[in-house]
Amino acid sequence: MSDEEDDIILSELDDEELVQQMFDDLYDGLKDEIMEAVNILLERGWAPYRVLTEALVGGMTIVGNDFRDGILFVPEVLLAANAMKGGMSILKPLLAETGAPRMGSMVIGTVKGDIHDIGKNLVAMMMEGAGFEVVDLGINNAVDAYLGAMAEHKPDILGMSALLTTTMPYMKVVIDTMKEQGIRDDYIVLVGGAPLNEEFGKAIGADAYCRDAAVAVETAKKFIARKHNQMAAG
Ligand code: B1M
Repeated sequence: MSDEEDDIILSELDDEELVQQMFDDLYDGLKDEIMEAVNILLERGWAPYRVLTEALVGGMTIVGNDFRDGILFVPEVLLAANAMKGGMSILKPLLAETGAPRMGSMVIGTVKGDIHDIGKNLVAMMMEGAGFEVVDLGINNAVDAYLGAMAEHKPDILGMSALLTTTMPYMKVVIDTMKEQGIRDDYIVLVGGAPLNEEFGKAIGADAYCRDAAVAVETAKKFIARKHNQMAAG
Protein backbone atom coordinates (compact mmCIF):
# COMPACT_ATOMS: atom_id res chain seq x y z
CA MET A 1 0.00 0.00 0.00
CA SER A 2 1.35 3.45 -0.88
CA ASP A 3 1.84 6.27 1.64
CA GLU A 4 -0.88 8.17 -0.13
CA GLU A 5 -3.37 5.36 0.54
CA ASP A 6 -2.21 5.15 4.17
CA ASP A 7 -3.29 8.74 4.60
CA ILE A 8 -6.93 8.23 3.65
CA ILE A 9 -9.19 9.15 6.53
CA LEU A 10 -12.50 7.47 5.83
CA SER A 11 -14.59 9.85 7.90
CA GLU A 12 -13.36 12.81 5.81
CA LEU A 13 -14.67 11.38 2.54
CA ASP A 14 -18.10 12.37 1.29
CA ASP A 15 -20.64 9.57 0.83
CA GLU A 16 -19.85 8.91 -2.81
CA GLU A 17 -16.09 8.87 -2.23
CA LEU A 18 -16.53 6.67 0.79
CA VAL A 19 -18.54 4.09 -1.14
CA GLN A 20 -15.88 4.10 -3.88
CA GLN A 21 -13.22 3.62 -1.21
CA MET A 22 -15.26 0.74 0.22
CA PHE A 23 -15.28 -0.91 -3.19
CA ASP A 24 -11.46 -0.66 -3.19
CA ASP A 25 -11.16 -1.85 0.40
CA LEU A 26 -13.47 -4.79 -0.19
CA TYR A 27 -11.44 -5.66 -3.27
CA ASP A 28 -8.29 -5.57 -1.14
CA GLY A 29 -9.94 -7.60 1.64
CA LEU A 30 -9.51 -4.87 4.28
CA LYS A 31 -12.02 -6.01 6.89
CA ASP A 32 -11.27 -3.34 9.54
CA GLU A 33 -11.63 -0.53 7.01
CA ILE A 34 -14.90 -1.99 5.73
CA MET A 35 -16.28 -2.21 9.25
CA GLU A 36 -15.23 1.37 9.98
CA ALA A 37 -16.83 2.61 6.77
CA VAL A 38 -20.08 0.76 7.48
CA ASN A 39 -20.25 2.48 10.86
CA ILE A 40 -19.59 5.87 9.27
CA LEU A 41 -22.41 5.44 6.74
CA LEU A 42 -24.78 4.35 9.51
CA GLU A 43 -23.80 7.38 11.60
CA ARG A 44 -24.57 9.54 8.58
CA GLY A 45 -28.09 8.19 8.56
CA TRP A 46 -27.85 5.56 5.83
CA ALA A 47 -30.39 2.78 6.31
CA PRO A 48 -28.73 -0.60 6.99
CA TYR A 49 -30.29 -2.07 3.86
CA ARG A 50 -28.84 0.74 1.74
CA VAL A 51 -25.35 0.17 3.17
CA LEU A 52 -25.72 -3.53 2.44
CA THR A 53 -26.89 -3.23 -1.14
CA GLU A 54 -25.09 -0.13 -2.40
CA ALA A 55 -21.75 -0.46 -0.62
CA LEU A 56 -21.20 -4.13 0.24
CA VAL A 57 -23.06 -6.01 -2.50
CA GLY A 58 -21.95 -3.34 -4.98
CA GLY A 59 -18.33 -3.97 -4.01
CA MET A 60 -18.72 -7.72 -4.13
CA THR A 61 -20.06 -7.48 -7.67
CA ILE A 62 -16.77 -5.93 -8.78
CA VAL A 63 -14.84 -8.70 -7.02
CA GLY A 64 -17.09 -11.27 -8.73
CA ASN A 65 -16.45 -9.83 -12.18
CA ASP A 66 -12.69 -9.85 -11.74
CA PHE A 67 -12.80 -13.38 -10.31
CA ARG A 68 -14.73 -14.46 -13.41
CA ASP A 69 -12.22 -12.75 -15.66
CA GLY A 70 -9.21 -14.39 -14.00
CA ILE A 71 -7.89 -11.15 -12.50
CA LEU A 72 -8.57 -12.23 -8.90
CA PHE A 73 -8.01 -15.71 -7.49
CA VAL A 74 -9.51 -17.76 -4.66
CA PRO A 75 -7.28 -16.45 -1.80
CA GLU A 76 -8.04 -12.83 -2.70
CA VAL A 77 -11.74 -13.53 -3.06
CA LEU A 78 -11.73 -15.26 0.33
CA LEU A 79 -10.26 -12.11 1.88
CA ALA A 80 -12.88 -9.98 0.16
CA ALA A 81 -15.60 -12.34 1.42
CA ASN A 82 -14.18 -12.06 4.93
CA ALA A 83 -14.24 -8.26 4.73
CA MET A 84 -17.82 -8.40 3.47
CA LYS A 85 -18.78 -10.63 6.40
CA GLY A 86 -17.22 -8.11 8.79
CA GLY A 87 -19.51 -5.42 7.39
CA MET A 88 -22.50 -7.75 7.45
CA SER A 89 -21.89 -8.57 11.12
CA ILE A 90 -22.56 -4.90 11.99
CA LEU A 91 -25.68 -4.75 9.85
CA LYS A 92 -27.18 -8.07 10.94
CA PRO A 93 -28.58 -6.97 14.33
CA LEU A 94 -29.85 -3.72 12.80
CA LEU A 95 -31.69 -5.51 10.02
CA ALA A 96 -33.16 -7.95 12.55
CA GLU A 97 -34.30 -5.12 14.83
CA THR A 98 -37.23 -3.94 12.79
CA GLY A 99 -39.77 -5.10 15.34
CA ALA A 100 -41.67 -6.83 12.54
CA PRO A 101 -44.38 -9.21 13.74
CA ARG A 102 -43.50 -12.90 13.56
CA MET A 103 -44.23 -14.00 10.00
CA GLY A 104 -43.26 -17.67 9.95
CA SER A 105 -40.16 -19.83 9.94
CA MET A 106 -37.53 -20.99 7.50
CA VAL A 107 -34.76 -23.56 7.32
CA ILE A 108 -32.08 -22.47 4.86
CA GLY A 109 -28.78 -23.88 3.72
CA THR A 110 -26.33 -24.03 0.82
CA VAL A 111 -26.46 -27.35 -1.02
CA LYS A 112 -23.99 -30.20 -0.99
CA GLY A 113 -20.66 -29.53 -2.70
CA ASP A 114 -21.07 -25.77 -2.42
CA ILE A 115 -19.35 -23.57 0.15
CA HIS A 116 -20.62 -20.15 -0.99
CA ASP A 117 -22.55 -18.60 1.89
CA ILE A 118 -22.58 -14.81 1.56
CA GLY A 119 -25.82 -14.63 -0.42
CA LYS A 120 -27.47 -17.25 1.76
CA ASN A 121 -26.41 -15.35 4.91
CA LEU A 122 -27.86 -12.20 3.43
CA VAL A 123 -31.16 -13.91 2.75
CA ALA A 124 -31.20 -15.26 6.33
CA MET A 125 -30.50 -11.76 7.69
CA MET A 126 -33.21 -10.12 5.64
CA MET A 127 -35.73 -12.82 6.50
CA GLU A 128 -35.00 -12.35 10.20
CA GLY A 129 -35.40 -8.61 9.74
CA ALA A 130 -38.80 -9.21 8.18
CA GLY A 131 -39.94 -11.24 11.19
CA PHE A 132 -39.13 -14.80 10.13
CA GLU A 133 -37.48 -17.24 12.49
CA VAL A 134 -34.51 -18.67 10.57
CA VAL A 135 -32.57 -21.87 11.14
CA ASP A 136 -29.36 -21.59 9.14
CA LEU A 137 -27.79 -24.93 8.24
CA GLY A 138 -24.66 -23.37 6.79
CA ILE A 139 -22.91 -24.78 3.73
CA ASN A 140 -22.47 -28.12 1.99
CA ASN A 141 -25.78 -29.67 3.04
CA ALA A 142 -26.69 -33.17 1.92
CA VAL A 143 -30.34 -34.14 1.64
CA ASP A 144 -30.34 -35.73 5.11
CA ALA A 145 -29.33 -32.44 6.71
CA TYR A 146 -32.30 -30.66 5.13
CA LEU A 147 -34.72 -33.48 5.99
CA GLY A 148 -33.46 -33.70 9.58
CA ALA A 149 -33.81 -29.96 10.10
CA MET A 150 -37.31 -29.93 8.62
CA ALA A 151 -38.37 -32.80 10.90
CA GLU A 152 -36.86 -31.05 13.91
CA HIS A 153 -37.94 -27.45 13.33
CA LYS A 154 -41.10 -27.90 11.23
CA PRO A 155 -40.54 -24.65 9.30
CA ASP A 156 -43.04 -23.11 6.90
CA ILE A 157 -40.31 -22.65 4.32
CA LEU A 158 -37.31 -24.56 3.04
CA GLY A 159 -34.72 -22.32 1.39
CA MET A 160 -31.82 -23.64 -0.66
CA SER A 161 -28.89 -21.73 -2.10
CA ALA A 162 -26.43 -22.77 -4.83
CA LEU A 163 -23.79 -20.67 -6.56
CA LEU A 164 -22.30 -23.24 -8.90
CA THR A 165 -23.78 -24.72 -12.05
CA THR A 166 -22.40 -28.05 -10.82
CA THR A 167 -24.23 -27.90 -7.47
CA MET A 168 -27.57 -26.38 -8.44
CA PRO A 169 -28.97 -29.73 -9.71
CA TYR A 170 -28.67 -31.01 -6.14
CA MET A 171 -31.72 -28.94 -5.25
CA LYS A 172 -33.77 -31.33 -7.36
CA VAL A 173 -32.36 -34.27 -5.39
CA VAL A 174 -33.69 -32.68 -2.20
CA ILE A 175 -37.10 -31.90 -3.70
CA ASP A 176 -37.41 -35.36 -5.28
CA THR A 177 -36.58 -36.97 -1.93
CA MET A 178 -39.25 -34.83 -0.28
CA LYS A 179 -41.73 -36.04 -2.89
CA GLU A 180 -40.73 -39.68 -2.33
CA GLN A 181 -41.31 -39.23 1.38
CA GLY A 182 -44.69 -37.57 0.79
CA ILE A 183 -43.67 -34.34 2.53
CA ARG A 184 -43.12 -32.05 -0.46
CA ASP A 185 -46.43 -30.22 -0.08
CA ASP A 186 -45.91 -29.63 3.64
CA TYR A 187 -43.36 -26.92 2.87
CA ILE A 188 -42.93 -23.84 0.74
CA VAL A 189 -39.70 -24.44 -1.18
CA LEU A 190 -37.78 -21.33 -2.27
CA VAL A 191 -34.48 -21.49 -4.15
CA GLY A 192 -31.87 -18.92 -5.08
CA GLY A 193 -28.30 -18.28 -6.18
CA ALA A 194 -26.59 -16.48 -9.03
CA PRO A 195 -26.68 -19.25 -11.69
CA LEU A 196 -30.38 -20.09 -11.17
CA ASN A 197 -33.37 -18.62 -12.95
CA GLU A 198 -37.11 -18.88 -12.83
CA GLU A 199 -37.24 -21.62 -15.42
CA PHE A 200 -34.82 -23.76 -13.41
CA GLY A 201 -36.85 -23.22 -10.26
CA LYS A 202 -39.98 -24.45 -12.01
CA ALA A 203 -38.19 -27.37 -13.66
CA ILE A 204 -36.96 -28.80 -10.36
CA GLY A 205 -40.33 -28.39 -8.65
CA ALA A 206 -39.58 -25.48 -6.31
CA ASP A 207 -42.40 -23.09 -5.44
CA ALA A 208 -40.33 -20.10 -6.51
CA TYR A 209 -36.93 -18.86 -7.56
CA CYS A 210 -35.81 -15.72 -5.71
CA ARG A 211 -33.47 -13.38 -7.55
CA ASP A 212 -32.16 -11.68 -4.42
CA ALA A 213 -32.72 -11.37 -0.70
CA ALA A 214 -35.40 -8.70 -1.01
CA VAL A 215 -37.32 -10.85 -3.48
CA ALA A 216 -36.91 -13.82 -1.12
CA VAL A 217 -38.61 -11.84 1.66
CA GLU A 218 -41.44 -10.66 -0.58
CA THR A 219 -41.95 -14.14 -2.02
CA ALA A 220 -41.93 -15.73 1.43
CA LYS A 221 -44.53 -13.25 2.68
CA LYS A 222 -46.72 -13.91 -0.35
CA PHE A 223 -46.63 -17.68 0.12
CA ILE A 224 -47.22 -17.44 3.87
CA ALA A 225 -50.27 -15.21 3.28
CA ARG A 226 -51.57 -17.73 0.74
CA LYS A 227 -51.01 -20.58 3.22
CA HIS A 228 -52.93 -18.73 5.94
CA ASN A 229 -55.79 -17.98 3.53
CA GLN A 230 -55.98 -21.66 2.54
CA MET A 231 -56.02 -22.69 6.20
CA ALA A 232 -58.76 -20.17 6.96
CA ALA A 233 -60.81 -21.38 3.98
CA GLY A 234 -60.30 -25.09 4.65
CO1 B1M B 1 -16.90 -18.77 -6.13
N1 B1M B 1 -17.68 -18.89 -7.91
N2 B1M B 1 -15.93 -20.45 -6.43
N3 B1M B 1 -16.02 -18.40 -4.44
N4 B1M B 1 -17.61 -17.03 -6.24
C1 B1M B 1 -18.65 -17.87 -8.28
C2 B1M B 1 -20.05 -18.33 -7.90
C3 B1M B 1 -18.44 -17.76 -9.85
C4 B1M B 1 -19.68 -17.29 -10.61
C5 B1M B 1 -17.22 -16.87 -10.13
C6 B1M B 1 -16.93 -16.70 -11.60
O1 B1M B 1 -16.29 -17.52 -12.17
N5 B1M B 1 -17.44 -15.66 -12.18
C7 B1M B 1 -17.99 -19.22 -10.21
C8 B1M B 1 -19.12 -20.18 -10.56
C9 B1M B 1 -19.18 -20.52 -12.04
C10 B1M B 1 -20.30 -21.43 -12.32
O2 B1M B 1 -20.56 -22.40 -11.68
N6 B1M B 1 -21.00 -21.09 -13.36
C11 B1M B 1 -17.27 -19.64 -8.95
C12 B1M B 1 -16.32 -20.68 -8.88
C13 B1M B 1 -15.96 -21.34 -10.18
C14 B1M B 1 -15.74 -21.10 -7.65
C15 B1M B 1 -14.74 -22.25 -7.43
C16 B1M B 1 -15.03 -23.54 -8.22
C17 B1M B 1 -13.34 -21.66 -7.75
C18 B1M B 1 -12.21 -22.64 -7.67
O3 B1M B 1 -11.96 -23.24 -6.66
N7 B1M B 1 -11.54 -22.75 -8.77
C19 B1M B 1 -14.83 -22.47 -5.91
C20 B1M B 1 -15.93 -23.49 -5.54
C21 B1M B 1 -15.97 -23.83 -4.09
C22 B1M B 1 -17.20 -24.65 -3.74
O4 B1M B 1 -18.24 -24.09 -3.43
N8 B1M B 1 -17.08 -25.95 -3.80
C23 B1M B 1 -15.22 -21.10 -5.46
C24 B1M B 1 -14.87 -20.55 -4.21
C25 B1M B 1 -15.19 -19.30 -3.80
C26 B1M B 1 -14.65 -18.65 -2.51
C27 B1M B 1 -14.50 -19.66 -1.36
C28 B1M B 1 -13.31 -18.05 -2.82
C29 B1M B 1 -15.69 -17.50 -2.28
C30 B1M B 1 -16.86 -17.90 -1.37
C31 B1M B 1 -16.73 -17.34 0.02
C32 B1M B 1 -18.02 -17.46 0.79
O5 B1M B 1 -19.12 -17.48 0.26
N9 B1M B 1 -17.87 -17.54 2.08
C33 B1M B 1 -16.25 -17.31 -3.68
C34 B1M B 1 -16.95 -16.14 -4.08
C35 B1M B 1 -17.02 -15.02 -3.06
C36 B1M B 1 -17.57 -16.03 -5.35
C37 B1M B 1 -18.20 -14.78 -6.01
C38 B1M B 1 -17.05 -13.89 -6.43
C39 B1M B 1 -19.18 -13.97 -5.19
C40 B1M B 1 -20.35 -14.73 -4.62
C41 B1M B 1 -21.05 -13.81 -3.65
O6 B1M B 1 -20.85 -13.91 -2.46
N10 B1M B 1 -21.82 -12.84 -4.20
C42 B1M B 1 -18.98 -15.44 -7.23
C43 B1M B 1 -19.10 -14.52 -8.42
C44 B1M B 1 -20.50 -13.96 -8.58
O7 B1M B 1 -21.47 -14.46 -8.04
N11 B1M B 1 -20.60 -12.94 -9.37
C45 B1M B 1 -18.32 -16.77 -7.35
C46 B1M B 1 -22.51 -11.83 -3.41
C47 B1M B 1 -23.85 -12.36 -2.92
C48 B1M B 1 -24.55 -11.26 -2.15
O8 B1M B 1 -24.63 -12.69 -4.05
O9 B1M B 1 -24.39 -15.18 -3.66
O10 B1M B 1 -25.54 -14.31 -5.74
P1 B1M B 1 -25.23 -14.14 -4.31
O11 B1M B 1 -26.61 -14.13 -3.48
C49 B1M B 1 -27.71 -13.33 -3.84
C50 B1M B 1 -28.70 -14.01 -4.79
O12 B1M B 1 -28.11 -14.97 -5.63
C51 B1M B 1 -29.77 -14.54 -3.91
O13 B1M B 1 -29.83 -13.56 -2.88
C52 B1M B 1 -28.51 -13.16 -2.55
C53 B1M B 1 -28.54 -11.80 -1.98
O14 B1M B 1 -29.16 -10.85 -2.79
N12 B1M B 1 -29.64 -15.84 -3.25
C54 B1M B 1 -30.73 -16.45 -2.73
C55 B1M B 1 -28.57 -16.59 -2.96
N13 B1M B 1 -28.92 -17.68 -2.30
C56 B1M B 1 -30.24 -17.63 -2.13
C57 B1M B 1 -31.11 -18.52 -1.49
C58 B1M B 1 -32.46 -18.20 -1.47
C59 B1M B 1 -32.93 -17.04 -2.08
C60 B1M B 1 -32.08 -16.14 -2.72
O15 B1M B 1 -33.25 -19.08 -0.84
C61 B1M B 1 -34.57 -18.82 -0.71
